[in-house]
Amino acid sequence: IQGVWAAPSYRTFNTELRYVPRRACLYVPGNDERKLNKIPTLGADCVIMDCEDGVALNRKDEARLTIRRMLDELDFGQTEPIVRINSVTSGLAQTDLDVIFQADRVPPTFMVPKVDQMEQINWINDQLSSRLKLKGHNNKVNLIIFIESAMALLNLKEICQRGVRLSTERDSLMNLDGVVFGSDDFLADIGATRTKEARELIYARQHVITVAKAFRLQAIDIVYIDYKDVEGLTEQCLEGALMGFTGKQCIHPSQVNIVQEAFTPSKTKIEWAHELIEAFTEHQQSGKASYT
Ligand code: 1VU
Repeated sequence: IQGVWAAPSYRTFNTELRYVPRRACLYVPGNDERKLNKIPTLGADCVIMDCEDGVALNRKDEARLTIRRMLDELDFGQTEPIVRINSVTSGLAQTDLDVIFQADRVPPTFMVPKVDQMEQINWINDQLSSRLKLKGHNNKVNLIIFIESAMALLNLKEICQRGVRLSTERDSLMNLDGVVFGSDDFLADIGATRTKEARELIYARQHVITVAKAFRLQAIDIVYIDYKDVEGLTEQCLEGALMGFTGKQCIHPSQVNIVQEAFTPSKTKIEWAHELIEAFTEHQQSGKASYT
């Protein structure tokens, strides 16, 4: 059930860490001040203030500086502010971090796209940990990585393994917390064509969920691009939630409520889970392992 996963043993080092629901993850282009200012009114679990694909190359500086200012000025309320930097291999990530870390308020979570080799996790861990220490911070920041190519999918287990191991090391201030499936770049990489039903992505989506959950990480589903198609979005949300995803990427505010509703367990499901736990405890006490 959302929000009540048992804390896995590898997280015991940092007792501050808790489950953060990220049902709707809404992209907001980092250079679009009008859209950024709307964040507090949108009710999203988290927003992704973007330095990457949502920002043209000649607007990257503007995006970095605007996000830095928003981190300090905006009251995000219940919404978690996440910053998506450019990929490790883009040659832009270092400058993104240079500027973002000038903010007084460091975002609790960073997203890094196009992670396809486990060595990239070392780089991210070094960058985040050393910059946090320089600022005198002791608390960890979360890392959420994007899987967007065939090679990334193949390497996902090693990538997560490395991230989770580094997250437990004493001198690390990074906590690997989730995996996002970036389907558009993935489709281009494997030469597939996007369809409304997304059948071409079933294997990859299931693989992402399986590996992410094996490491007790969140798994965040694909974007539904046609944001005016409410019916199609609702169907894909329910499918993703039933498959085991914990949340979904959004590109438009109109998608937020639909996504969050779909990724919230129903009252019936919560009651069922409570009853199951009660029945299990009762039967264990009376020495019965099996019951109906
Ligand atoms: O009426 P207002 O101007 O006051 O407000 C508009 C608009 O500004 C606002 N809005 C948003 N606010 C915050 N975050 C957003 N993402 C956002 N989108 C819109 O809502 C009001 C209504 O907007 P609209 O229906 O008139 O829509 P627009 O034409 O303004 O914008 C549509 C797009 C799709 C351009 C916009 O929603 C957007 O920029 N979305 C994010 C796209 C993105 O970041 N793509 C890259 C990441 S996704 C990826 O990499 C995988 C495919």
